[in-house]
Amino acid sequence: MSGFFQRLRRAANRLFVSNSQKKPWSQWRLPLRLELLEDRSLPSTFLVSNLNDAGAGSLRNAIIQANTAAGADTVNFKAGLSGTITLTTGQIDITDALVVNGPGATTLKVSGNNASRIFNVVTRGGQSVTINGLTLTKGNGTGQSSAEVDVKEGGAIIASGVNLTIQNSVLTGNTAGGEGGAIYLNGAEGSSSLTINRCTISNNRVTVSEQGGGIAVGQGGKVTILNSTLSGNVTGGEGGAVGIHGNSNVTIQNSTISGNMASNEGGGVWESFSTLTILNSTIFRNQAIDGGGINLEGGTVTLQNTIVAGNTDDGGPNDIRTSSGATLNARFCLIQTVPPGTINGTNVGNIFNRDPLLGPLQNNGGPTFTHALLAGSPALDAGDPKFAPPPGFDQRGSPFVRVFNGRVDIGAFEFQPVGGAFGRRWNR
Ligand SMILES: [Ca+2]
Ligand SMILES: [Ca+2]
Repeated sequence: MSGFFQRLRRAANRLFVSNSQKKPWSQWRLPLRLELLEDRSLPSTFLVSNLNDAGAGSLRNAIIQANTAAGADTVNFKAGLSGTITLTTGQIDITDALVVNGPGATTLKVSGNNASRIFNVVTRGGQSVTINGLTLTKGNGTGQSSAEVDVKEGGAIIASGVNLTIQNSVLTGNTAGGEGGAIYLNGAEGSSSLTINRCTISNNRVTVSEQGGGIAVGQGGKVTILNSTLSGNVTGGEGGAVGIHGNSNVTIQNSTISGNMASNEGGGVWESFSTLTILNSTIFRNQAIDGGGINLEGGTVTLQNTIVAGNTDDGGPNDIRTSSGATLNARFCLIQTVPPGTINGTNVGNIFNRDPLLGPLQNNGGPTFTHALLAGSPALDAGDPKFAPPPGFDQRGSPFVRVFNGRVDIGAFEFQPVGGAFGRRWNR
């Protein structure tokens, strides 16, 4: 007991000294708390202060220091730093729990210079890594070494044995000579997961007959895609935007998959013997040889409040194709063209053979491009009448409410006044 009071008294003394030195509260509060947690390593913050490839103040150097320091750390960027960091000495390895706190995707780009991948994220035991507020571009997975997986996979990022979150970021113009034009998740590492939130994944490319022009999910991967747009991604194999290998669990919500292309199956999404759930999303104008929008091979796929329309394969319009034994459930979806018998599970409240009347992929507010519902769209107020938030907002985020006019719309976009449901009040 007395030991406890002595420690308390020492802590109080430090508090008093700090106050007498007129330090603001924010400067000493955190160190004091950490001193009381004596056995734990202290999180550190490393600062990126220039756009150099390497050396003091570089992104590479900050991450090397964070890898070396025990425990979770944060990499921040000096206020006002903007432009492009061009990697000239290869990919950057992230090997420990980390938050890379970028200043915003329009402010700071990291370029692989069309020569190397950008991040090789390989931790042990499923540590958490977050990449926030960056553009990753011109990554090239071809020929880059990785200790964990095929060297050609993941144009911008390979993730293995990690719980990786990418948010408020843009991954565009990356190339892989294996799976995953932008990102490859090595699901075989049991603890691997990937969360994508408020991101644009566009114009990435797999140059060979492999899976996932944008994102490839390895066997057993767990992936959540929220409030994001995947557009213009291309693969020479399967899954123009997303390719999903067996025993994976993938959820796509409030997201848009538009204008992607696969040389084989699944212009938007290719799924194999997994659990795939697509909620409140829009899958539009993708192209493939077979299965223009989604191609299913086994597993259980559930679509809810989702538009799948305008997709084509070499037989003409074709939004969904099943090539072997998948169970497909659809509730309150608008599916323009689907072969009879394809929906072999739940089939409730769906609209078939109708044009959803979507506007072009463009800035309709929020951080990502969306397809607006045009006047007269059959998707207006046609989602599940029992749907209630969460999520509270459509793909664009606040202030664009998810339910306007009393019933949710089908797709990623909820029709409402410009500026959100309360726009007129805010625009006065
Ligand atoms: Ca660390
Ligand atoms: Ca509505």
